[in-house]
Amino acid sequence: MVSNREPYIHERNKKGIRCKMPVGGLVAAIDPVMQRTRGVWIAWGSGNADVETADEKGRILVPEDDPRYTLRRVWLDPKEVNEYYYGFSNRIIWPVCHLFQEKARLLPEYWETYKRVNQRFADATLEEARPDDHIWIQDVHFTLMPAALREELPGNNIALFWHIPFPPWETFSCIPWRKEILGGMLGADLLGFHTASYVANFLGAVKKEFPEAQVSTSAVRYRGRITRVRAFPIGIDYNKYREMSSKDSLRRRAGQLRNKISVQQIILGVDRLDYTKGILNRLLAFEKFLDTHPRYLGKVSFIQVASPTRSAISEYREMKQHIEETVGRVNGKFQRPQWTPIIYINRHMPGDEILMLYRIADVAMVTPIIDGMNLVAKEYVAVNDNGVLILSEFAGASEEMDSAIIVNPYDLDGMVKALEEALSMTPEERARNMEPLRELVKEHDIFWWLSSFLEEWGVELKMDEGAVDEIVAGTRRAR
Ligand code: GDG
Repeated sequence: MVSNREPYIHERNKKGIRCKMPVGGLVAAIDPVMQRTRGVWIAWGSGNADVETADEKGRILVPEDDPRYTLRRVWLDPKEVNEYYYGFSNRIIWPVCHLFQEKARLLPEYWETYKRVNQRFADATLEEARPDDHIWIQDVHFTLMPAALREELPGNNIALFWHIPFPPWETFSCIPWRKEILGGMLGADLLGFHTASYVANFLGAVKKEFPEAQVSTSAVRYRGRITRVRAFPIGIDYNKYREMSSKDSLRRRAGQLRNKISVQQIILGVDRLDYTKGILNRLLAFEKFLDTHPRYLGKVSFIQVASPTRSAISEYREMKQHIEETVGRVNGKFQRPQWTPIIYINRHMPGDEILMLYRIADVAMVTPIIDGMNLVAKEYVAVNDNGVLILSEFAGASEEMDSAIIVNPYDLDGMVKALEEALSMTPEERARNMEPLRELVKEHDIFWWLSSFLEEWGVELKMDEGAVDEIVAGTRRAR
């Protein structure tokens, strides 16, 4: 496994060294597989106590209390983090793939460092890989690795999963190094995207850049090799979300929180504070809703969690300021001593507090301008049986979750109508609408995703002892 973020991070604070596991479905799903297969996970060692806890090669056995597999940390200096991660990945690939070409900073130094870091990860992988190993690379940070590895490991099975949208060639082609990126990816045997339209966009780009390649609807033959390209919509660990959110203590705390917020209904948004997530348009739609539906004044509050992210990048700081001005303006316009229209939270919240918000929200507004998938939509559905989901048609999730209230995030009037519809639904209507969504999130969970991917890739997991129940169940469902 190769990814930018590591599954175990060592941080030193006043009390000593602590090992943290990052939150998120991907690590939660893949860690048990790595534990059972005793593989190697290669990732950037980003914790401030990572060096001292690893050996001279950057290796450490994890989990520490019951070692199962090797985490191989790759070291990056601050300039490399700035140019490969914040620069190439977050200021070139991220904006271009989310159709924000005007935000792309196409600096050659970003590209040079990105190439160097990809090579360093490839070198670390070559040191670890054996001839029959399967090598799975995660995401946009390592597009050059499949081809770099292929040169040295012609027979190994290599795959890459792309977690964000893949844009049409007309947009992608603004990247001067597009050919190298696509050529790098074509070193893989299998490429995975969230949706069929991202697959089609990728194949379209390959046709344009490599006219000599043979391209079908799900594969490319290029330089005598075949790369399969398929959609695997990612899911969440549904059972875990259900279980954690129905614990007595969490329900009790959620009930207490609900009682303290003295409105009839709550609308919720949970996002990283990213320009792709459509937070501003959503707040403007809420303002318009209050302007045009005065009977809701004092009766409904909007809770927006906007967790800090990539604040080293100026576009993120500017957007934060714009959003905060809007929150201030809208609250200033409508607020009453006993009612706050928009409750705005700009910090990373503990996971259990996010679950409490999912529980108490009558409506979740998941309205990104564009999003690879969007897991918040799935998490809300897993936790809340009686809520209403308003979902952007430009989130990958809308391809599967089409029984939500689907909106165009650019169309404020459409979002106002959706809010009115959602807030006026009866409990029976809400429960009826939620049921098919819940079934889908339950069936197509993270283990289903993992199993579908591994099955297509032709990987039979050699479990060293006792299989993981969820993975087995997921494999059955994938079939
Ligand atoms: C990329 C793609 C694709 C958010 N704030 C807090 C918090 N969160 C959690 C949510 C959710 C996750 O972060 C966000 O996941 P998304 O899928 O919505 O978005 P990205 O981070 O942009 O992820 C995306 C995903 O990769 C997977 O392939 O779906 O399209 O962009 O889990 O709950 N969690 C906590 N506190 C917060 O303040 N604890």
